[in-house]
Amino acid sequence: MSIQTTCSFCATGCNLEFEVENNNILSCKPVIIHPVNKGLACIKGRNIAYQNSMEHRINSPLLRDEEGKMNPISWEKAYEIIAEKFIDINNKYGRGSLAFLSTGQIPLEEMAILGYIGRFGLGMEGDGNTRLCMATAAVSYNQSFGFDAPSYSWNDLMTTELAIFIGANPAISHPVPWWRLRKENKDAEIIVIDPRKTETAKMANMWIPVKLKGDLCLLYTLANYLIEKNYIDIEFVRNKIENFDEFKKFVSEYTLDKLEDSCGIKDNVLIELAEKIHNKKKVSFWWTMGVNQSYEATRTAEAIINICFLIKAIGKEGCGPNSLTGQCNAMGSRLYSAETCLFAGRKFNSENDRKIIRDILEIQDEIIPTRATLAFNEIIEKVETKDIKGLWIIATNPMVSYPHNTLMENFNSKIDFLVVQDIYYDTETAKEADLFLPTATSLEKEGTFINTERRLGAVQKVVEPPEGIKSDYEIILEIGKALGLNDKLKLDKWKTPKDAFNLMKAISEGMPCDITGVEYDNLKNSNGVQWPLRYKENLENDYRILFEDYNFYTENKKGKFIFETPQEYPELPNEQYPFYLITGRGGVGLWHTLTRTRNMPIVQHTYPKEDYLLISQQDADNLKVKDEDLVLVSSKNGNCNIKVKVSDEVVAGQVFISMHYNVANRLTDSLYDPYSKEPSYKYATVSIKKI
Ligand SMILES: Nc1nc2c(c(=O)[nH]1)N[C@H]1C(S)=C(S)[C@@H](COP(=O)(O)OP(=O)(O)OC[C@H]3O[C@@H](n4cnc5c(=O)[nH]c(N)nc54)[C@H](O)[C@@H]3O)O[C@H]1N2
Ligand SMILES: Nc1nc2c(c(=O)[nH]1)N[C@H]1C(S)=C(S)[C@@H](COP(=O)(O)OP(=O)(O)OC[C@H]3O[C@@H](n4cnc5c(=O)[nH]c(N)nc54)[C@H](O)[C@@H]3O)O[C@H]1N2
Ligand code: SF4
Ligand SMILES: [Mo]
Repeated sequence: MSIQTTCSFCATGCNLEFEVENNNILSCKPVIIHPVNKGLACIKGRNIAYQNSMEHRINSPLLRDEEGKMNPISWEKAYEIIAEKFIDINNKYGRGSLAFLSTGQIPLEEMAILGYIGRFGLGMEGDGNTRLCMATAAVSYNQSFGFDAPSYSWNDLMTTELAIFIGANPAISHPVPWWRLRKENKDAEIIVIDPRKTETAKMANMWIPVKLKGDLCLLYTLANYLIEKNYIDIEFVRNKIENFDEFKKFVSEYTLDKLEDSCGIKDNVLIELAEKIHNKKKVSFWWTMGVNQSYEATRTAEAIINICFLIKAIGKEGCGPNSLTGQCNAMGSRLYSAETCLFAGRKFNSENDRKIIRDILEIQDEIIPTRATLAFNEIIEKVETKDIKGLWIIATNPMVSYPHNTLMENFNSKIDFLVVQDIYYDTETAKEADLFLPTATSLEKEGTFINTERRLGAVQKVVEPPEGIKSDYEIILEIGKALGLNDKLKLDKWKTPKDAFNLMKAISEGMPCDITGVEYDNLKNSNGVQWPLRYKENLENDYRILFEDYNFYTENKKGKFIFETPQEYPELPNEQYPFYLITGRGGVGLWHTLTRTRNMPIVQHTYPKEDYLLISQQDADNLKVKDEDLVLVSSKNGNCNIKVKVSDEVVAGQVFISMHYNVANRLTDSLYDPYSKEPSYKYATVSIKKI
């Protein structure tokens, strides 16, 4: 039997085809005709079946006893204990004493039921690791377009004439689209703006080594230059975008003579960039974590959108201010998790939106949340101050991935009751749990993911989960029932993932992300559907973009220039901490905190067992260190021992540590963008000493 599903690693959304016999996977191949991956898959996708290996898994829930030991218990017992503890904490300490932390890596139906039971049913705070990743893009699209709407399709990368990557390293992070770009669009010119000479930068036509966090000044200067040279579409800007005169006046201060100081770039480089932009018809910008993870991230993302407004690089093939999403279903979590908005992007304070939700879900208004959740860091901080007493962590490993994670040492002792729900019982976070719930992998359950270009794709059950292991959907639903929420939440309407999908679909009617034309069962073995697809609307094209009519989702249908004076650097390298630390992805086969890629033999054979500090030859000479020497790296937040690797990827004064090996976040800072509350993972100052 052959069965197709969507890859559950990155948000590219590749489709994979499995040959299965007697519940055994015989082979996994990329789908040849799929519009996303066209027969390609990276080593994570190809080896995804190793996730199912039982090596780090267990067949029953585990409960911590008085001595601290974890013992197997039945599912019935687990549900009972969770219900008892959650109700007890809620009764004793009131609303706000319970929270969940979830993810961009489970199907949207599971996110929806979690948000429903957690936020609607129990009044929990509940945020996702999407906050650590995509919150900036979501806020910037909301502010500039009026809705969280990435407007592009992968076809835009394959047809663009000029692809400008800002703070993105797709050769590592989005390998399939990167390979497709190089194969299918050989004439495209590629520019990379990144302080690091990344794998992507090395293959590009032009690398612009911007000073760390210098992007905002660079983009304002670029805007000013384009306006001064009259390289903009003034008619479009005047008719369709708000705030142009104010924006023009604001950026007029950003002149070429100040450029080198503010962003480390010579004026001729910016002129070359501007001329290239002016000389191409199809110009596209692609940004990822180098933009999103900063203390002034939202304004930087908006500065990219502003450039696209100026030159009308939007609503046309091969164009766009295109944020690349990280996790397979980050887009699902942005719209359907009831964390930062109500379902389908509906507003907490809109009576009309609340009525629609009330009517479709048949619930009382008072249980619908009235505001966005506290952010990820605010939840962790409330655990520190003991205001949050019960925490439910699903499909994320913050002990490794949260910034400044030395704060989280002995996490278990800071919280009354910690539930961790993961595939593997031995993640750094699962090891802290009072109660552990073992879950099915994406190949053992069903639902839908929404990829980076708004494409809904089916997640199909390729094999049955091992006995004793359940899907997140089933677990969350059973917890809801054990909590006695059946009547209040009308859980009979939520029996299966398909039910949850149909409820979300009904709620989406009339919204920008309307999916009333999508049939859950028709998504299976299909090319997927990019939202919106309205009731009875025919899907005429595999690739669809937004804003072809230049009507944005704001009230007056206009886009908006948004800008603000750049902030001072939070801290500059100094005598104590003389180097900048950058963190990020370290290899195509390495996924985040490595729990999901460690079982893949090819990954074990190809990647180092421990992390390295990448350092320039010049700095290595000054410190008198060479490859494989052990150094102590310290920041004001923590320290680590790590081996040195001299690399031409980093320039003098900067060092790089990957995010994967539980090292980087001992050093990173508790520093957040004020609008998106996304952590500034890519900015810290450190010292390095030879041991
Ligand atoms: N193999 C692999 N692929 C992945 C993942 C993985 O773990 N492994 N994770 C997925 C997820 S969730 C995400 S979010 C994406 C992330 O994908 P990317 O954002 O492409 O990955 P990063 O390496 O985190 O960051 C990108 C670049 O930002 C640069 N950067 C840092 N500071 C600045 C700055 O101030 N300005 C500019 N212009 N650039 C800067 C860094 O040098 C880095 O090269 O990858 C997804 N794909
Ligand atoms: N220093 C630094 N830190 C970073 C970043 C950085 O660039 N630099 N990037 C940040 C970004 S962009 C991200 S997205 C985060 C990622 O950070 P995390 O989400 O903490 O990383 P993962 O290793 O993907 O953890 C996901 C967990 O979910 C489990 N899991 C997978 N599928 C399922 C499922 O279906 N059900 C359940 N219940 N569990 C499942 C996996 O086993 C794994 O333990 O890290 C952030 N941290
Ligand atoms: S590029 Fe992303 S979606 Fe495609 S196979 Fe690799 S990890 Fe999976
Ligand atoms: Mo991410």
